[in-house]
Amino acid sequence: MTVTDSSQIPVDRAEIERAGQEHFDRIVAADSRIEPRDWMPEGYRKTLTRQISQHAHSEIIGMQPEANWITRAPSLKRKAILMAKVQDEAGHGLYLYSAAETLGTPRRELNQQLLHGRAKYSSIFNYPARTWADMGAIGWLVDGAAIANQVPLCRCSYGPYGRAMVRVCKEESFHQRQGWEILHALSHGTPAQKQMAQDAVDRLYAPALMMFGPPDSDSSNSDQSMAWNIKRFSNDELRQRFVDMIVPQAEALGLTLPDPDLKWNEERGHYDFGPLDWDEFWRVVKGGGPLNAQRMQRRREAHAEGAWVREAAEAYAAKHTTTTTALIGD
Ligand code: BYC
Repeated sequence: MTVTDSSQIPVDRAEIERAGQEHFDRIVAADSRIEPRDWMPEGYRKTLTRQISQHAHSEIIGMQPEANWITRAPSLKRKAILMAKVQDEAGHGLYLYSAAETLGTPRRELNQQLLHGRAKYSSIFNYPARTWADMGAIGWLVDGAAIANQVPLCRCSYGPYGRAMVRVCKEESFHQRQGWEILHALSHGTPAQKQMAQDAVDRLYAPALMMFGPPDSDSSNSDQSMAWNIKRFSNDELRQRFVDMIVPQAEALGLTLPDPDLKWNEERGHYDFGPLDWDEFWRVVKGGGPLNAQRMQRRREAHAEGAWVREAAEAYAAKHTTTTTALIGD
């Protein structure tokens, strides 16, 4: 038994932890939601902070491959659509940093973890966007994979993350649709345009499948995250769903997927697909992908260039606080 210094009310910390854990377990068992003020195990807080902030970093770094093509979009309409999409990604980053902050770590600190290479972001954004067709393949495959991964996250046990995901998924649907439409136009264009679309799909297919994370046997966080209702399906389950979804879509586009082992398995009721290069995946995750260094350098530059905005916002907030204090008194 300990005694709090100010109130002198006796507090049994072990008792509080026990009651908190019981309440938490009941909420998870009822498939209900944990909210920021609820007691939660430290491991739950930590894994959510890790996943949500990594997700936020992915949205922000993920703006780079597409921002790269805004000035080279083939028409004013394409440019406007691409700009809207890239702005949506910034918005997703903001919702997600806000959701992560409700777990107790300030955004400034989360950002420092990214800038100092202590936090991960999605492997997919370390690959280059070489041609305009990549805007189509990113929308169709990368946003498509994001939707497959994120729709189940709308039911995540942590309220702020699940609610953020609802809006993110609506916007991702538009993103996937615009990617599909770019590829459809190219694949029904000249032979050179069709070839450009096929080449983009050939390069981005396997990296998109790797977005779902390592195979279940190497997924260190999955079991616990599924027990806590953070993740609803394993990495391999979601990868399989995604493959099943895109095979008929590729046929409708008139494009092929670069996997000779891809074929319908009547018995399983799913498409079989060939092995992925997991050595490449881990190399990219650990910083050795084609563009890791460039993406991080650009992020650091953008952070430094934005210093004046943060300073102005802080000065405004300080002034506003002083004015409010003067008006209502201390
Ligand atoms: N890339 O135990 P596991 C977007 C790490 S943005 C890099 O299975 P978990 C978009 C993993 O962090 C889409 N690292 O992990 C934006 C772990 O290491 P740590 C981003 C990866 O968390 C702009 C280790 O490998 N989506 O769509 O249970 C433009 C073992 O993995 C990756 C999200 O972030 C990867 N691909 O499951 C366009 C979704 N995969 O952290 C589009 C939210 C795994 O223990 N996140 N690692 O050191 C998730 O659903 C889960 O975190 C994951 C991984 C499925 C990604």
